[in-house]
Parts: sequence; structure tokens; C-alpha cells
Amino acid sequence: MPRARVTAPAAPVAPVAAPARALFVSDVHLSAAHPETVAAFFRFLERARNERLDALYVLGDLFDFWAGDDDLGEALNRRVADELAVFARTGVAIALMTGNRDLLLGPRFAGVVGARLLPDPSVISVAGRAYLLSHGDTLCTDDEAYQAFRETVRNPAWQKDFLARPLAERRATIAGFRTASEAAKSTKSEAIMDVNGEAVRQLLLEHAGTVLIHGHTHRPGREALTIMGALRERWVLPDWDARAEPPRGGGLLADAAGLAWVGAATAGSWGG
Ligand code: LP5
Ligand code: MN
Repeated sequence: MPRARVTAPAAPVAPVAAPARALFVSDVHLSAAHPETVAAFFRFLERARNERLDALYVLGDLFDFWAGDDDLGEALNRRVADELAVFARTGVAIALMTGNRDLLLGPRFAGVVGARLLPDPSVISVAGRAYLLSHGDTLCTDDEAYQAFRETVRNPAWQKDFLARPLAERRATIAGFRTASEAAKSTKSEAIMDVNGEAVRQLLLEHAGTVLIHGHTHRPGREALTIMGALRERWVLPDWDARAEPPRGGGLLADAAGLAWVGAATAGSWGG
């Protein structure tokens, strides 16, 4: 049975000044074509309700693609908005950063959810520790073809023109981009599609005392770096695919103890 819709746009939830417990996820790639992953994400939110969270940070690519906020009429998009709105109403402040797939996610979607949009990069604090948040695609500076594409589609004039086109045309254009992107990726090395070490060091240098968390590369893990004599960390979130063997997904939980992996596809808690 379909869930009740949250029809009235909720007022954006005020950011929690100093959350004590927060959850980070990215690259969920929600799509009507992958109902297993959608179900896994909703189960994850259900589980997260028991965690006394103050905040949920989504670091981009929540959706596999986003053609514009007027696509909220599509059943999956509306269900995701409704689920997140219900989650926000349990007292969790939701912050949404866009990724390379859902860069057109905007204020209307955020309003329906009761979330706020988070710039990339952003520095936030959880339990007295500073975290530097990014989707991660800007760090992939060796991928020059992608960076050129990014510059075009991040151009406000280009976006305005694109959003003025009919929804069906936008969806078709994005499908064309996806096909071209997959073809381009098949010619790129793994190294080119990973973050550039110097770009990471530069970003950390610009934000002293922070722990970097990003997604995009789909290479979950933790890296320790020494920058200007200080020990720094970079944590990479996993992407989600409930049909993969083993299934991928999950996120990072931040509290006074620091960061810990959570979710079905990680070695941390919330397994199964
Ligand atoms: O997403 P993923 O991981 O598969 O691949 C990314 C990079 N690809 C992309 C492209 C998206 O997948 C396309 C779909 C989303 C578009 C939504 C925007 C809607 C339009 C907005 C209008 C304002 O992000 C991929 C990286 C990879 O990550 C790893 O980092 O390598 O980059 C590419 O493959 C890009 C190609 O190298 C070059 C561009 C191919 C598309 C060419 C179309 C021509 C149109 C020119 C005008 C822009
Ligand atoms: Mn991405």
C-alpha cells in the first residue's frame, strides 16, 4: 500500500548547531530501476531511527539522476521525499549536498523533505570534531574530460536553459549523457577516476583541523595523511547496490568516539 504523502512543503529544519550524533551517506543512487536498493535504503533509515541521531548528511548522488525538482511527480522521487520528510520529523536535521548525478536537486525538493541544501565543500561539527564534507568529484582532477563536462553542467546559465526544457526532453538528454559517460569511463584507467592526491592535500590544507569525508569514487575506506606535520584523515563512503554480491551500502556514524562504519554492507554494526 502506498504511504501517505507529505503534501505540504515543510519548513526547512534549522541546522543543529552542535549535533552530538550524525550519520553520513552518499551515492545511494536511488532509482525506480533498482527497487532492492531503494528498499535497503528505507530499511537503513528505519534502523537509524533507533540511533538518537541529531543529523543526517547526504553527500551527493542520493538519486541515480535528477532531471529537476518538477520531477517530484514521479512515484519513486515522491516516495523518497516522503520517507525523508517522515525521517526529518523524528527530529533529525537533514542536510543535502548534490553530486554529479543529482546536481539539479534544488530548493523545492529540500523544502518538501524539510532539509537544507549544503554547499560543496562544507565544514560541520559533530560532538566537538570538525568534518570537511564534499561529494568528491572535484577532487578527481586527473579526469580532465569529466572536469570539462562538470564545468559546463554547473554553469548557471546552462542549467537555466536546461531546466526550461520539457521534462521528457531533459530525461532523454540525461540518458544520452549517461550512455556517453559509460562509454568514456570504459576508456579511462582506475587511477584517473580516483581522487588526485595533491587535490586532497590542498583541500585539507585549506581546512585545518578537519577530517575529510567524501563519496563519488565508490572506493570506501580510510586514509591517513600527514600534512604540515599534522595527522589528517580522509574517509570515503561506499556506494549502494543491494543486488551486488555482497551487497554494497551503509555509511558513517559520527559521535564523541569519532567515526564508525554502519550499514549492511560494511564490517561495522547494523549488519544483516
Ligand atoms: O556518474 P558516474 O560515476 O557513472 O561517472 C562520473 C562521470 N560522469 C558523469 C556524467 C553523468 O553520469 C551524466 C548523468 C548526470 C547528468 C545530470 C546533469 C543534467 C544536466 C544538467 C544541465 C545543466 O558525471 C564520469 C567520471 C566518473 O564519474 C568518475 O569520476 O569519469 O565522467 C565522464 O564520463 C564524462 C566524460 O568523460 C565526458 C562527458 C560525456 C558526456 C558528453 C555529452 C556531450 C554533451 C556536452 C555538453 C555538456
Ligand atoms: Mn558521484
